[in-house]
Amino acid sequence: MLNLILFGPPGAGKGTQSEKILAKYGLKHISTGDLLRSEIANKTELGLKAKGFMDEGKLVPDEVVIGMVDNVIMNNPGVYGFLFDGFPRTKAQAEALDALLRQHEENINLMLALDVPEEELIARMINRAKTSGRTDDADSEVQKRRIGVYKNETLAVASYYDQFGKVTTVNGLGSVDDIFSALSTEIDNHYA
Ligand code: B4P
Repeated sequence: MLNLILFGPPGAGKGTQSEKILAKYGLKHISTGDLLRSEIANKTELGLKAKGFMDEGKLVPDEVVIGMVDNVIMNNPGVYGFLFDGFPRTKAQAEALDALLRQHEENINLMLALDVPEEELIARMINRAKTSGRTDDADSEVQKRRIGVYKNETLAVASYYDQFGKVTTVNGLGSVDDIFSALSTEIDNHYA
């Protein structure tokens, strides 16, 4: 199996690049952001619980997110591999993911980290808010909080995988196609 993590701050382009990686490498997509937004749209109990955290730019509690990911892994036996997008976002989530994969005698092969300066992240979120209808994009205080949460809670995930030599950083500035080309090169270099 090929199990990849696409990592980066909010608005770095994880969702954008995921679509292209999935099409090229035939992986199963697990985007915790998309899963949570679908729960909210369907007005499930989990969605109602998650909405408050997301609207404020905070992380949804680990146990909620880990449970969702566990379900998708369990319900997709025999896939070629998974692309984890926006997950893990805390060290506890990273440890839980490793434990889940271990149950299937699998592990994370590579973390691709998108590097994008803060001013560009804010500009992209402002732009996305015009069409996405996402309340977490529209408010500048919420945007700042999301970037703060990334620095305080999520960056530790990169250090966690770095200790196993599994992290590679890619410049997330430039055209979508150029960034995808750089990501593909990294994947192919590791797993050709
Ligand atoms: P996510 O859905 O993961 O979204 P994101 O980090 O905001 O965006 P992403 O990096 O995917 O950016 P995109 O491609 O859209 O998280 C949303 C919220 O869900 C979190 O704040 C949290 O509350 C909750 N959540 C999710 N996962 C969780 C977890 N594991 N634990 C706890 N809580 C969790 O790109 C952004 C914009 O930039 C787009 O408009 C795009 O068109 C544009 N763009 C992309 N690439 C570009 C490029 N190269 N140049 C110019 N613009 C570009």
